[in-house]
Amino acid sequence: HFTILLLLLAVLSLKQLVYASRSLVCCGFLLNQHYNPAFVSLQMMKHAWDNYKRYAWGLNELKPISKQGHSSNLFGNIQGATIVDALDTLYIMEMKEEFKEAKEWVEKNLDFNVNAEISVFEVNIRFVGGLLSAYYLSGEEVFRKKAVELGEKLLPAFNTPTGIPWALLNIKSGIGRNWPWASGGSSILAEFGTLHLEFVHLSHLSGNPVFAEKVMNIRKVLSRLDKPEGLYPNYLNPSSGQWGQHHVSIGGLGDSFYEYLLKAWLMSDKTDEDGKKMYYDAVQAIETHLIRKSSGGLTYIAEWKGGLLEHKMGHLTCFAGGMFALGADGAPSDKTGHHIELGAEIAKTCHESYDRTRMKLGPEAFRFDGGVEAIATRQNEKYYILRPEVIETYMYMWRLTHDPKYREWGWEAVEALEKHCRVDGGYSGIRDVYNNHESHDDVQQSFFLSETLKYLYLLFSEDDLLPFEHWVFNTEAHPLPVLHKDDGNKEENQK
Ligand code: DMJ
Repeated sequence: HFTILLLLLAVLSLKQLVYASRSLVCCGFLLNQHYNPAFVSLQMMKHAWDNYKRYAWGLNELKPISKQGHSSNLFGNIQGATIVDALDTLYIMEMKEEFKEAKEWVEKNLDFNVNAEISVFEVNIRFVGGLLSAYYLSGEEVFRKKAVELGEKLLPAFNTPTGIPWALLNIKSGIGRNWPWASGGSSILAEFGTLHLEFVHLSHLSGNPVFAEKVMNIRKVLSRLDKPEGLYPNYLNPSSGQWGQHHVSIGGLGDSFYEYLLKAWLMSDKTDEDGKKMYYDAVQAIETHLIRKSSGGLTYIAEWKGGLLEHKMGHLTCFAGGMFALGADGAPSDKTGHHIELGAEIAKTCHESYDRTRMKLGPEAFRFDGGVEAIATRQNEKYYILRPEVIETYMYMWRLTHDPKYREWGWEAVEALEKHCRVDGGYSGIRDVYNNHESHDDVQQSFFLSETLKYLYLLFSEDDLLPFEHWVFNTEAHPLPVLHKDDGNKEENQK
């Protein structure tokens, strides 16, 4: 009996120890133990996921204040955006139980046979990208099958005179159209230019070349067109094949097109020479025409409207710091250091945009005119919706330079998120980051789980977790493997 008692005591103290180590993680934060990836998984991801599960399970997103589901018309009535977007984050953070329940939901409930008009771009980056990553990480066939099934549903979007896809598609009828607000019926550069990585993988996994052919055709159409000053306008008419309004932006409407040129080259094991050339030529034009330095010494990327500059930078544009640094290696040899430096300068500017607010979270857009630098001046640009781009850039800059300031800046963001965005029912965006008091927008965006928390976790983890030589991240932070030359995958990349 004595031995049994001793054994019982040992088991109990082991449990205590596990419990204590968990609370240490929790209190490590309070005790100022910085840069702890376990804090991001056990405290932040768990809180976001548990609340989604409790109040919005199976719906697209969570409303963390009203504690109910949130539907966005971007996904039509396809359901479960948060589950699919979070799959790989759960896997990477080793949240095994949660991953298992997410997988079971996908098996039983994820249904694409719905009469729904969806955004081709959003469904591709979140659903196709999320399923592909979940497949590559876990090897579970259900994710591959669902990704290919969904990819097939998206194909009618390319039925336009030029093959430039529609922005919106009814996945039952196959009828597409463009956003009514987009210049003269145009498709959007950042939307049709952000299908490449996923579609190359769909061909790779299905053995059906049609997916890769569709995105290689987009490339061809783009390379044949004249570009004003070497720049790519955000609007392109899918019927006439002509540019719409000459508005150029490395933020909203343009951003991930540039990202995918670089990443297509990296994902092809550096065999996709066209992607490479288009990327470095575009960066050259961006440097000449859009990148400026403020009188206070902050480098920023302005927007270009028919030759005139608007001295404004969006939160979305901040991803470009990481992109420039990631691309530094492939730049002409005398430019490598310059591209890293450019990445570092953008990271600094975006950090300033956070630091100059009361909540230490960045606004949706900030300006460099009218006597301000890196500050939002318009009320409708002062919100923060849990976006990842600044943290994404810190993660790339950390991996590529190991300058400790990037982890410090990342931790500042963790503290600000905990203080201002964490609520009882999850995490919420903020309406005005310059205010003393939080006014919450009541949305926990699915990209908070797929991107913001994943990039934080990677920022505080070792570099051998998803190393850059083997993985590229799609624009929703879903890791896709590099298709190595010797794996016999070259055809898809070069079609
Ligand atoms: C995400 O869906 C993706 O990062 C996309 O490229 C831009 N917008 C959001 C996050 O801000």
